[in-house]
Amino acid sequence: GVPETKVLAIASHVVYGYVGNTMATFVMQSLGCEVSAINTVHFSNHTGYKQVKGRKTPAEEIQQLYEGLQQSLLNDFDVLLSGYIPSAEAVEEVGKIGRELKYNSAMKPGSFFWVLDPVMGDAGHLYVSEDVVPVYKSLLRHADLILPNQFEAETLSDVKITDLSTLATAIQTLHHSYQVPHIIITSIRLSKHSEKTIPGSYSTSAEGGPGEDEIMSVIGSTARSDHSPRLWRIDIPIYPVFFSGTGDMFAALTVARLREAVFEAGIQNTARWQSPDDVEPTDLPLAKAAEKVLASMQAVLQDTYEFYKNAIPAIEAIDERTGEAMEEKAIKKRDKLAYLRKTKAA
Ligand code: PLP
Ligand code: PXL
Repeated sequence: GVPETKVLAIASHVVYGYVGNTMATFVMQSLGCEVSAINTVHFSNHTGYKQVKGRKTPAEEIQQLYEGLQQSLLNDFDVLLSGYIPSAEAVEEVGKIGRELKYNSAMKPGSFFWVLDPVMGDAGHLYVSEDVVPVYKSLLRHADLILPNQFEAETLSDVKITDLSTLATAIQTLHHSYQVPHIIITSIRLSKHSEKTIPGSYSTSAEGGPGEDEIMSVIGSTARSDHSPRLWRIDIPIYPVFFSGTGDMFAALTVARLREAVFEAGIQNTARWQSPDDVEPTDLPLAKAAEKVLASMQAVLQDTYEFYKNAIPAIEAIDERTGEAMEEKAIKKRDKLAYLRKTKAA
């Protein structure tokens, strides 16, 4: 079996809802990991709401919390999962922790693994400070797996992704120039026609399932020894709803499932968990982990969607009366949803 996985999770904490560590801690604990959490912010809610109260954790405090663990020898982690970190100083501090764990504290050389989710933005805009970008670029070479969405992958690689060919260039740049061995682009929109270009790619949607507009792809790669990409792709249906925390859930599930997969493949003592060059893309532990991750995601999102769909008629009626601006609607809907859910429970 797989020994217990000790994870240091560095991400946000929100009082209400499930994003960042509020999501990731629960998910990893559910799958048997031992999780220690450093919270990069302590906010009332995620920043998609118009109002947020609370504070960012100063970089110095992040350093002190880690130092506390170190002093009591509580830092024997197998994995670091870093997520939402809103200031450049704090990203730098997390970088120091990552490097310290990787090069000085790892129990067995090569056994420590850093999953870096470069949470910076989505759909063409940043929601963290702009000076975070160069800091992330400087840290990439120490990360073992990165989990950018399409926009974050473009920002880090400086390659605009418009098709499979530019996508391969972006991934190649991250493997080669930034020496990241494992990459998953967690959400990308590509045309269905290009599906067959990646060997072994497949779709989870059945015949007569969602059309092209309702499909998105998760594309990953583990570099060969010459840094060339080994791409696999899984297509998944998009739900016509606005979810938050999906990227964080994806990252947390990936930590647990990838460790299972590398133990199954017998490569846990291989530096940075790199697979031999002759392993086919779809046989990579990264691809096998992603299949399980997406199965869990689909189950949770399907349940959430069913609930949402049933609640929508009541919500729409409320919106009609208040005449809310469109961009606030999605958020307000969720507030009302939470209210309805509580009312139903009571
Ligand atoms: N939305 C859905 C339905 C997903 O399954 C995933 C990841 O698998 C994501 C979003 C990824 O989220 P993000 O773009 O925040 O990384
Ligand atoms: O899911 C990313 C995320 C994490 N944590 C906080 C956020 C967001 C995205 O908005 O606001 C606090």
